[in-house]
Amino acid sequence: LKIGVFDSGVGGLTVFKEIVAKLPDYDYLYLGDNARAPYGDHSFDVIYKYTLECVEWMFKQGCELIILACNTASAKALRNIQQKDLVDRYPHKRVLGVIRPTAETIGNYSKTGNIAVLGTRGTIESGSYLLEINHFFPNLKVHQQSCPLWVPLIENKEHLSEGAAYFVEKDLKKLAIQSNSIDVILLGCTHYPLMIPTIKKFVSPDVKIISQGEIVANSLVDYLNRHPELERELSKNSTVRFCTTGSELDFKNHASLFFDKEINTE
Ligand code: DGN
Repeated sequence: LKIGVFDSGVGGLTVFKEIVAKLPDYDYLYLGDNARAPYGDHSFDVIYKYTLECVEWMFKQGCELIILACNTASAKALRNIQQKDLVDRYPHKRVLGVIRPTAETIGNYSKTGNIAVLGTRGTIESGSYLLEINHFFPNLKVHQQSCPLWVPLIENKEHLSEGAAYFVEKDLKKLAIQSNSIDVILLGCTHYPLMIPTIKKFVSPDVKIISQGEIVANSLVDYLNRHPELERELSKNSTVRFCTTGSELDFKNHASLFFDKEINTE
């Protein structure tokens, strides 16, 4: 049985890369729903429907545990899947998201008690980060900002351009980082780690910019340690299968932005 990693497209490879680096022995299936991406602006119902379809397909391919690497899917579909579908139809399978593990640790990075969370419109408007972070760090002040243009800029390989700098500066200004004493910026979207060089142009070096990949990978290590009965079921031949609902060629071309190795796609 495999570990599945799901994303709306290729961005989840930023998280997947860290998972494979930490846990290289397992067999993995990565699925990108490129045909229907981006997920950022879709409604709750639509994202739930798309995510569930993909998760069910991954179950059929032998995934016992699936990580929703996509923040938008984690924000808008995970709870329904965990509370409805897994209980009723797949009681032995597990689906985990990226928001909770990030929320559990993010407060530890801040000294001022003020952090910023950046994400797609869907993630930010869902309020999931606010809810989860406040659960673990009730005194932390969370300043949210959606950055809807960043994903298309990155996917069009324009993230290091002057055009990108214009929009990044504009979105960061809305957070008033200095006057709000924000000392941590959490990148709550799979794509945003690629924007770090541009973000750094507009924030002081004292502000920590946190990507999720490593946090999620560490949390998976911990999860497998706490669930030895599940861990024993997982096969360990170090294989990776990359699948997309869209064009194989497109996936391959875009994947090189996020993943350093050459990959084969189905
Ligand atoms: N993977 C999405 C996320 O992390 O929110 C970003 C891409 C998208 O579907 N908008």
